[in-house]
Amino acid sequence: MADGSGTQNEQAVFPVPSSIAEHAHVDNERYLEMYKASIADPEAFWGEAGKRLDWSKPYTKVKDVSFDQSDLHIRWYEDGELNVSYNCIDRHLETRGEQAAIIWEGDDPNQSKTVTYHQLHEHVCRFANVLKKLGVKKGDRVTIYMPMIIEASYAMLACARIGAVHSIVFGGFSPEALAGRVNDCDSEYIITADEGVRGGKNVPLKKNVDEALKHAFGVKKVLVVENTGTQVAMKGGRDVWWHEAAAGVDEFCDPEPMNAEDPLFILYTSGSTGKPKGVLHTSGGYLVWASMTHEYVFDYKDGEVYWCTADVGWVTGHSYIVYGPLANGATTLMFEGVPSYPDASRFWQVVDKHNVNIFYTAPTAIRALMREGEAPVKKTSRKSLRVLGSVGEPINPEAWLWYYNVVGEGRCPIVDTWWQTETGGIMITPLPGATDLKPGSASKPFFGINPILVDADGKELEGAVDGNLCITDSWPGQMRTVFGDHERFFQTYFSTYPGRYFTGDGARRDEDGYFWITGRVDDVINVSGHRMGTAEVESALVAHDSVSEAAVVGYPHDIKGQGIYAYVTLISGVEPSDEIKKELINWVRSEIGPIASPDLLQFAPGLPKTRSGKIMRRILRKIAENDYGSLGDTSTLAEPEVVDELIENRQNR
Ligand code: 6R9
Repeated sequence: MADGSGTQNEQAVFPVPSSIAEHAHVDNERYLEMYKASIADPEAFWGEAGKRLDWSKPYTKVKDVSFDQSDLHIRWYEDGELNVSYNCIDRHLETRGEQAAIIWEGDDPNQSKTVTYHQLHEHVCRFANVLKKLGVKKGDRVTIYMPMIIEASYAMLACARIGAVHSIVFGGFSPEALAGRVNDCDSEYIITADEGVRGGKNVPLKKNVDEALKHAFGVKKVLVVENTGTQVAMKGGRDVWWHEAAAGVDEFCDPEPMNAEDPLFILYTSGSTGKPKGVLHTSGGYLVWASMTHEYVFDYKDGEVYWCTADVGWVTGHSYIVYGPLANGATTLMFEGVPSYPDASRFWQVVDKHNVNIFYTAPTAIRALMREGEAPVKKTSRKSLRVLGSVGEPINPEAWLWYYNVVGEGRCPIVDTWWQTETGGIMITPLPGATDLKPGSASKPFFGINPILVDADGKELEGAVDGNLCITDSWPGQMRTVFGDHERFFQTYFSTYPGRYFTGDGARRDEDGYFWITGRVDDVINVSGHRMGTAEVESALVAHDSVSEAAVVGYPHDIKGQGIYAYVTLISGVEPSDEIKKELINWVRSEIGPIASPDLLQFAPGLPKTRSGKIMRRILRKIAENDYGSLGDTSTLAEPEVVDELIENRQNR
């Protein structure tokens, strides 16, 4: 057994518990068999897997893909027709109409509600009819800027029902960030709420929308759901209360037949360069992937209660709160609050209150709760729990062991699921009944995924080795393009290693073929499981009048995984001070959102640059990590003395 010390943890293996293996969808033998088949004949495998959905017009073609620059296209089930909302709701009505589809748990522990599949159908149809009444048509982009209230899921499914393309912007993003995303996809409609509530604090969503619309001119209608009931400004002709628009609309709405390759949603994500990219997912392949991974990875069984703690503003919320579970006729729990409110027992109290069987969260939450000790966990029962999951960033073995031993009491396998906004769903993961677990390893590829490791030149590496993680071929859940910029899609993912999808992550493969994700190899920081491009934070900083130059890097952070470290050069005439530091940190918060605010900010009279003017990030990273003893070769710097100054005044000690 593992004892908590580093090297031993990495060697520790936790075999599949027999209680799980006996009843699991697949054991290891079956996994290997299916995996082999999926790689040997993808057409046959995915042709069969596609039948898990209901198609109004069955597909005859399965896969049509090219990763070449001249002809980059990804198509799955391309002549099939279906409706995603029909698959998530209508097809379950006959067999499980009275079963809970969504259990909603409020920020306030006294508030919760359960919506059956029948009720969900009615709510979504009404919502869809309201959207139609506002003028929303098939193919229109609808921005959703909402708190984690149940109407957020109605809004998503209503868009899917009428063929509108939703673009959810996380409720923690600033008006500026919202405006940028509304403009980028020419969204004419926004759905929001008066306010959100998280951890007992109110979030002024409608006010933020009003602010954003000073910079977004194409918006025709703003649909506002009344949530807290606070007074908000309503602009005549533009702003519409949901409850007023919904009065008298029909409770039936026919699902629009959609081509498998019609867009389902856009979701903006940060990259290493430029502004956030609109990742585009389509209907058929995405839903096959979300539903199949949800069933196998969590070993979901009929009647179980499944809870993913993500926000619908992130891809995890799309695939594993809404689309995957509902496509499978599951009961999915949607939580408005945070792990620490009212206290550090909240997650486990919710587990007991609703008898949650499968629980899926992020390492940052586990680390934060671990700090509060075992008592808040131990005072709850958690007997209903069967499978635990982790997503968003590498989980350190210490947190893994705490999750396994304290939360799961050694009974529940942990599925450490590696994937990305771009991949639509889980790609590398253990399966509860099949995979022996190694704390900190995402372990083995899901069906159809062939992960490889390559060196800087793109040469494929064999055996136990470290490298850049690529995927050799397409899978149904893969993103189809960057909205409005197909060339950027190619440049970002297929130009570094031609013919392969490059993930941007580094990984190690061990002797047993297990994958260990080591983190981003590009200029992306992973803060509490959320991706932040360093370039984005830098451009927010330099947009401030007092800043002449900025460089941003990540550094190890106990709770967040990575923290944001900003080096800032002020314009001449402005002196460094605590006030200006505070002002700059607040500035970034308001430009992008709280998740982007620098944890540490250092004033730098100069930044280390090569003679050609390139900022030497490697050096800045070392100093931010407080590892300045091994800076390597600094002789190529234009002014080597700036490094001494930076070390002298480093902020992370
Ligand atoms: C689903 C999601 C994607 C990036 C990804 C990687 C990191 C996600 C991980 C993980 C190690 C895991 N990541 N899951 N790293 N182990 N289990 O998080 O999507 O927000 O797009 O982030 O997150 O670096 O490239 P997204």
